[in-house]
Amino acid sequence: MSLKLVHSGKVRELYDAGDDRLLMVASDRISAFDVVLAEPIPDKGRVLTAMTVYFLEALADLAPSHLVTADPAGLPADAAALGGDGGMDALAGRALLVRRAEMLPIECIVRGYLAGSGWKEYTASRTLHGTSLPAGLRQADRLPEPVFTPSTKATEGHDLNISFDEAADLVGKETAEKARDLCVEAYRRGAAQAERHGIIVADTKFELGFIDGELALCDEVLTPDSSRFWPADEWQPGTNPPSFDKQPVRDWLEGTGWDKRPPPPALPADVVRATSERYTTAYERVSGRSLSDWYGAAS
Ligand code: Q0Z
Repeated sequence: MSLKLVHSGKVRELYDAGDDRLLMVASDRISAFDVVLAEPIPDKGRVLTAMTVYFLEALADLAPSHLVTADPAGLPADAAALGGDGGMDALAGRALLVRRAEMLPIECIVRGYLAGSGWKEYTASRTLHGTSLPAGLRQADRLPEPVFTPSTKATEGHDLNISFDEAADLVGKETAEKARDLCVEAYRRGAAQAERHGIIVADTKFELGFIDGELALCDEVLTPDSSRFWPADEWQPGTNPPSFDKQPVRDWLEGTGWDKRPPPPALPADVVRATSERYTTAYERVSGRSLSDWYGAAS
């Protein structure tokens, strides 16, 4: 029996693992300018999975999570088919067995810096998520305090900001308050940990759900795919800092003059290699762990 595909994202898949469990599989695919590139980035899926497990463990005293195991020995035997010819070895380290949660219908975004749509809003109205901010802030400036900026899961493409009250209408006031407090504290702790090791987490998106009646951290947590990671030593307010992980890809693609419509040009091997190294470095710096100690390392 093969596992049933429940959800397919741009760079990852979700399978029904039976028994109210799901298998989250992170691929090595990468997207840039909203397009998935043809060349896999070696170890990217393992990095995102290892980083999620690292943070779920580090935050375990703050909130329960959906994590069951990342150990290949604990995955359903049928999962091996998802590794193709490589079987379970090809899946090791990039698959997470999790408990099925009743997901909140909101994206719990926390912003610690003024970037992306937050910066856009500030330039238009000197507000962030509808709340006034001091005048004179620059792009990429650190915010006085991290801000919870929930959004709805749009059916396709870009999510829609909603006010805290609209979030409360969707999930209930008590849950919205709990979600906000949990996410802001998880961001504070994750960002502080990363910043001690030279990486700024400008903002991040959490997905929460109820498991056994408790609000739990689900999905990926504080990864470069769910967050903006910046190299602290290249952070310069007034500029748009480079992405810690994807910058080599973006720079190279920009240099080709590609019009950003599929198909994208093929990435050269040195760009693939540099990008893979950036992901590995991000994991090792943020966690203090070695990727070679994670499941699926070449032996
Ligand atoms: C996560 C997603 C992915 C595509 C649903 N524990 C959970 N319980 C119920 N639902 C989810 C989870 Cl994590 C859930 N997503 C996002 C993950 C591929 C989309 F691996 N959607």
